[in-house]
Amino acid sequence: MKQAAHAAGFHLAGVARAGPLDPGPLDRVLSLGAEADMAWLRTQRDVRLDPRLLLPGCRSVVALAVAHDGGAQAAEPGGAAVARYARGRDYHTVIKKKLKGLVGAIHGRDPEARALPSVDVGPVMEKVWAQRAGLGWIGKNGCLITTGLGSWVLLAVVLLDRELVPDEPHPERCGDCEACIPACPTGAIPEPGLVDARLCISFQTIERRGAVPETVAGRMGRWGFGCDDCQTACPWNRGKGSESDPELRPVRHPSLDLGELVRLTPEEFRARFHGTALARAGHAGLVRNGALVAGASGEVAVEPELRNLAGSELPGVAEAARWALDRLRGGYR
Ligand code: B12
Ligand code: SF4
Ligand code: SF4
Repeated sequence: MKQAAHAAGFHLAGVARAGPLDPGPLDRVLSLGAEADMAWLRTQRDVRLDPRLLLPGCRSVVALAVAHDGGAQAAEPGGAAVARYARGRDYHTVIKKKLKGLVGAIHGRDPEARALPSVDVGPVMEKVWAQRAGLGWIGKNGCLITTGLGSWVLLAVVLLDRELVPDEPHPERCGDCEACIPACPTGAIPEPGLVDARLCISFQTIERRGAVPETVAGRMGRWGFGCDDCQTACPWNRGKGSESDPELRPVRHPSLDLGELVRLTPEEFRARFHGTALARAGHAGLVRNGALVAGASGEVAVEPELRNLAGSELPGVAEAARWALDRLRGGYR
């Protein structure tokens, strides 16, 4: 299985025995409301906690990881920073292709096997399975960290109705370190390992539809799509990030031009961002994020565009533009 996974293009692969997961940590997140608008985390609770509800007869979970580029910090004057994982082609497309190769190899060997591949959007706790299958551990920053590639990895799984020899779960290696917790600009890590999405810049700039709360907007600095601050602070990421999958290497400058963002039309959005992870934020989301970064980082050059956007009907954009003008001019008029 591991040879087949490497041949399909995965950097890391491991096996865990399928079974129910401890509901405690997920229920803690839900009891705090820390899932924010991601209602699916609540509605899919039961299936997320037991892969046998997703694939009846599931006996093994093959956990997989692909390294992505851990390149340079993207914050630049006049720009909006993009998280490292999103600078190349859309990883969902890239990883689905690899999963297809792996499932093909499984069926080549065992045509009757039932194998269910999943990446990101499926109701599977990918980090937990990766930890159980020995790939790495869930750090205090909430990310899956590997000793060889740091946390600059993206995850996927194949659920299988066959019993494979399981790997040992990976031990926790954060130790006494807590560097990621104060590194978070919005205080979104209230407890080790627990990320409160309501405060997380990554959630607000990618998943959130509509207005972004001022508490986050005022602290997002130059992040225009995602955020890497709690990973950049992690000592396990020092010197890591050069072993990217070729298709996940940056296809654009890591920083988006703010002037272009606040003027972005739906047609330009489709032409520039289709096929990239940035499409997830939608046209309105990217324009909104551009306005927020302008306000958060004092970009007076785009003030005329912000004045236009203050009357926009795109969800969350007028609020963002007014907030930004407020910040730039000490009061919106
Ligand atoms: C919802 C989601 C988010 C949400 C919530 C973040 C979160 N921490 O879960 C938001 C939008 C904020 C988000 C942000 C990001 N995400 Co995201 N996200 C997901 C998604 C779709 C589901 C994760 C989930 O179920 N979260 C809900 C909570 C309850 O689950 P959990 O954190 O997994 O909690 C379990 C464990 O962490 C464990 N646990 C909880 N606390 C503790 C504490 C200890 C000590 C231990 C041992 C265990 C433990 O128990 C919990 C329940 O069993 C997964 C894909 C997937 N299907 O798994 C990607 C995923 C986790 N995201 C990913 C990425 C890349 C990111 C970002 C780095 C993107 C970016 N640069 O902006 C940030 C990182 C933010 C952060 N610090 O975690 C990658 C993670 C890669 C990695 N190396 O870890 C994933 C796996 C996608 C993928 N297929 O590669 N994400
Ligand atoms: S992704 Fe950014 S905002 Fe979210 S927890 Fe990490 S540092 Fe905080
Ligand atoms: S910064 Fe330290 S505490 Fe945070 S995830 Fe990395 S090793 Fe763990």
